Amino acid sequence: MEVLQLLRLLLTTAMLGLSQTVNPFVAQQTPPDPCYDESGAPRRCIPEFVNAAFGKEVQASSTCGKPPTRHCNASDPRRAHPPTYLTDLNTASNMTCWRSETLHHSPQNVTLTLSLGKKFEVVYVSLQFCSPRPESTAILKSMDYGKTWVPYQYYSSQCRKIYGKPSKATVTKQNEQEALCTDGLTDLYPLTGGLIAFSTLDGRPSAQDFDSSPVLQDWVTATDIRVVFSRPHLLRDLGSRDTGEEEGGTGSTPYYYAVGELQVGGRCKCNGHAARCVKDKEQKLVCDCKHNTEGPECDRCKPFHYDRPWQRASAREANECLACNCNLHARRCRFNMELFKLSGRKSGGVCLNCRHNTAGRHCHYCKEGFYRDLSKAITDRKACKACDCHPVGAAGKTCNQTTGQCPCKDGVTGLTCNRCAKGYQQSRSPVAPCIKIPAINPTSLVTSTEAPADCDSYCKPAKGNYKINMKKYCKKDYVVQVNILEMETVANWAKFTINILSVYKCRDERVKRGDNFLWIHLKDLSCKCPKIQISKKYLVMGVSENSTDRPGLMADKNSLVIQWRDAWTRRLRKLQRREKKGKCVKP
Ligand SMILES: [Ca+2]
Repeated sequence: MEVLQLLRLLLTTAMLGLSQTVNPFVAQQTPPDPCYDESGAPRRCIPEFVNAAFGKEVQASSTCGKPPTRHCNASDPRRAHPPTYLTDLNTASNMTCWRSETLHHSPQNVTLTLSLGKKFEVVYVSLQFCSPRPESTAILKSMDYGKTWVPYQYYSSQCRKIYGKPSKATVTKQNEQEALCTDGLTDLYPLTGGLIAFSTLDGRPSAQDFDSSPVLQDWVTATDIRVVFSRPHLLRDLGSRDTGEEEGGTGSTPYYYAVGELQVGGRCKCNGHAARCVKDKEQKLVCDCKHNTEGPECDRCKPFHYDRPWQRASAREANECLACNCNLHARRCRFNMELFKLSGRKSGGVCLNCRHNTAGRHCHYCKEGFYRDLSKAITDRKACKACDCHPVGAAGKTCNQTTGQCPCKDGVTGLTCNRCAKGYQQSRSPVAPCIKIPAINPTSLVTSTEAPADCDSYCKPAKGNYKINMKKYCKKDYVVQVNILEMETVANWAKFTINILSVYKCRDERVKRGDNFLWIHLKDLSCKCPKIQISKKYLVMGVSENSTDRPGLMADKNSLVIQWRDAWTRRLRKLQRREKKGKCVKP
């Protein structure tokens, strides 16, 4: 029988799996982690193949011995047949068997329910009988710890009548998740030691490509297995054979079910991300998850590992969960499918709550009001420095991300806009904290036009070593010390804004200390008689000329405009005193 051979093979596999755990040499060395290759790269890993039913509790809807009968006594260990005998360790010489009560009415369902405690990937379910095999049996599974059940397989000599299924059906790609019914393995003989074995993937087309078949991955997944014995072979089927049962009721033939072993061959389901299952603090079986996964079945990514969606590992690809790249500035992140698609399905993690004044998807740039200190790595806690833009000098609080340059108001300079630019001076206005210094050089302005050719005959520029005497002093209408502030041209005239610092002589009431104007004809100026520069102090001695067009002082080639020397103060005061004594004689 082909199926039996398959079963024996499966049983052997399961035994091998179990025997590995008791290898005495394994514990003495640190075994390499099967979830990573020699170079440390993640690879698919799966827990060993086991009999998931072994040692687990089975709920039986009917067990003999309560009250005791001649063949079964629940309170006498030598004659008891409890459900624990379904999943105990059998020896070849002594098969321990669970046995139902003796039943008198047919059909009467007897169910065995086994909870695996977590999701397993079931390869087969097998039953070895101590009684004759049932005529109709159903195997069911639950994926939600017994809340809902789906059929796995039916066995019946009358498939359509009992289960409403055809007895000969083939599985196609369209109905791989559908239970079939077979009339095989329902034969009455052997009367004891008969087998029922269901292989979950046998005959299902996608089994060849299990890695890429979510339907079959789902199909083999179970948290609980239930076996329902629906109908016995009635003893009248045996003809006159006597089975030794004498507890028969009246009217119908008594029967019972007895099973020596219930096996569920498979692996703890960990989606390729764990090599073993372990008991957690609450003694619940869980996967020992690797590849940055977590959950009872390693079925989700660990926190902060949301750079791509969770995926089951395949033979080719470990599909480990990847940490978000937040440059050490965030502890949390989330997955964004749009970004993931835009990146060519490479990276979809978005960092949350970037710290250390960083911002962005990967906390990879500095937040507003901060700039990148390029002397530090982006992962450094101090990678971002405050802009510290000057509250008055800067036009805003946000500086350039890479240079740190704050946006300065007109005439303001410096990284934080804390000083006036060249050619500007500080003002008291917060709107324009730096204003232009009136710095036009009049000589360059005037000499930019060619000096007239006849200057030599026209006038004689004053020399620096000029001496002031009483005669010269008396000739002039005014003698003042001035500071030249600004110049503009009006028609053919240069109009200087001046500040009269001291008055040594004046015949004109207009000449007082303070701001005033000094007019000089452009021709005189271009011949450098006089020669005047902005921001310098001069002694100006000239003659009054009343002009309504040009209010203020006037100087020409005959006037004296000489750069000021402090030594003159005393001399001029002396001349001033002598003039007051009437020493000047009018020409
Ligand atoms: Ca047993």
